Amino acid sequence: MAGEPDAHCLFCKIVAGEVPATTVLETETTVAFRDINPQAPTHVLVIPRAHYPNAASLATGAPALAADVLATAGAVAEQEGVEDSGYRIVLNTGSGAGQTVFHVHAHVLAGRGLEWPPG
Ligand code: IU
Repeated sequence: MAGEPDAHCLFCKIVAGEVPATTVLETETTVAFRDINPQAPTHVLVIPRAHYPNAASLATGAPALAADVLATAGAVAEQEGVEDSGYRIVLNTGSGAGQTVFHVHAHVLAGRGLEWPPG
């Protein structure tokens, strides 16, 4: 059920400390950790502790938590020193758009030229 831990979800296991991750920031409601396959010098994933499969289900089911994810993304950018140079927040939604982990996560990407439109 949305909001409840999913025993098969990798990111729920990271939240529970059962799978290691390089955490850069934690709040009461969110966790931010480095992507294991970085696509930019700064590549951090921000997740809510609660399990929602994608951005829309999070925004619908727990709007304040969706705001927490974005606020943590901003705090990560500040901590990484990329706020002024600019950064990108990406929420891949659906396998056709490249989503591979179905626990919503905001990619925070920075530190290189970021093309537009994205590939
Ligand atoms: P996507 O938007 O669902 O494709 O992003 C999933 C990301 O999770 C992807 O960039 C992976 O490199 C990353 N990741 C990770 O950081 N740690 C893991 O154990 C696994 C995936 I599996």
